[in-house]
Amino acid sequence: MTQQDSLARHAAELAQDHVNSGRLQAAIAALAAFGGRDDGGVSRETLTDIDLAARRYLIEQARALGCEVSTDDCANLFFRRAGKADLPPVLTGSHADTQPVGGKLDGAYGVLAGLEVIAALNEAGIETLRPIEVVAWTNEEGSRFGPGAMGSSAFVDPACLPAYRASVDGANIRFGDALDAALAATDDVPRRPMQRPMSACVELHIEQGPVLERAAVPLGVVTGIQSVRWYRVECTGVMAHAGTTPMDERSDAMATAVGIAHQLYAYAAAEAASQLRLTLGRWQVGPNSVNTIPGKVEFTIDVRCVDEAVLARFEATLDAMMAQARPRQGGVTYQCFFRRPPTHFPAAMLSLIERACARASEQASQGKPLHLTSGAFHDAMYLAEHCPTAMIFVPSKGGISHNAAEETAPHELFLGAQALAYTVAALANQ
Ligand code: HGY
Ligand code: MN
Ligand code: MN
Repeated sequence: MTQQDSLARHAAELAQDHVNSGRLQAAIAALAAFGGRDDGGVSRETLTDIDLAARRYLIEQARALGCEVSTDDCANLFFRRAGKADLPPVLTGSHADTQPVGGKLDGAYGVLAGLEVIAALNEAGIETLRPIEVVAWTNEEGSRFGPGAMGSSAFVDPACLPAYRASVDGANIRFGDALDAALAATDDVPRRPMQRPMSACVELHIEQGPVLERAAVPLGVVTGIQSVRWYRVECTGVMAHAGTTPMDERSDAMATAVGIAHQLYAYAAAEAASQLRLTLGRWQVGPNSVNTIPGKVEFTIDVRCVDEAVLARFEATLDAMMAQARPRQGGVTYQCFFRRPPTHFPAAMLSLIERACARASEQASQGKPLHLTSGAFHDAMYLAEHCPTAMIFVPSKGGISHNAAEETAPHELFLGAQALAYTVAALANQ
């Protein structure tokens, strides 16, 4: 090992050992207050006033740590700690937006642990060769405005942004208008170009599934992310009176939609061995009246699998299902509005993360880190196209997420932040 390597390793270990669990817990609780719910969850959908207030809070926290704050055309926020040399930075962070009924940790943990790494480096008096940037990506969830991971995908490929601006939410607000309002609210923050070179990216996140908890292991080395596709299905019929219209004379959009839904669930059951996962999460019914036969029903399909060939087969079957589902009057249309192939993280990043996790686990007399694929998608799936990227997971209690009950034990959150500190410090001295 060269002298530089041993200095880098020493800095990584020092950074890891300066992570402070109490400080991290306080930061998680403070951010969770923005959109905090009585049931303990958080409602902070992207670019709502609550999200803008949370962003302002993060800007203030980052400035208090001595960071330079910048943003870009998709309102991503970057908190930069200078390095000795003005080289492409090491990027960490995640997203601060939540599901309509989300938890305190999904996304927020990765952003706050990134700021905790900066606090630990400051406390240890460590100067790194490269700058370090903590990012809060815009609209990772994709629940208010589809698709998901808008901020990170636009950063990597700005050509995505114009189409994103046209996306509308349930109240017919355009993403572009919400984005312009968010940018106006941070007009004190300098804007930088997207697609900036990054030397590496590490995202720390809760697993949101049951694997680590069932293995009784506190840290996960994420090897990749499964593929995902989102579709919007629209069934139209004829609105009519619920009491006067005989059953055999109806063109009921809900009957068409429910028929398709039954076929989809039967397909997923038949595909159980391939671990295909199907969710029909959002339904919109028009006119949504108890005594009018629905004239229009729109629903979404979220389908995922580690094997993209399974999703290709699903899509071919979906096409046939739609063609055959045509009601007597009205019709059925569908479109895919989000698709990602599987992501695989590079071996060199995995071995560094393995070392970081192993040291943190060993110091806490915990089990060796586990390698696993992510069932959830993350911003890292786009950054992986931009620079060497990988992820670290901590367990989710009961495997629950996208739910107010989302929870991870403080000592596991602490170990995750320790592993992140080691990884980021090591990369920033390469
Ligand atoms: O849907 C996802 O996988 C991510 O949690 N937004
Ligand atoms: Mn997330
Ligand atoms: Mn999520």
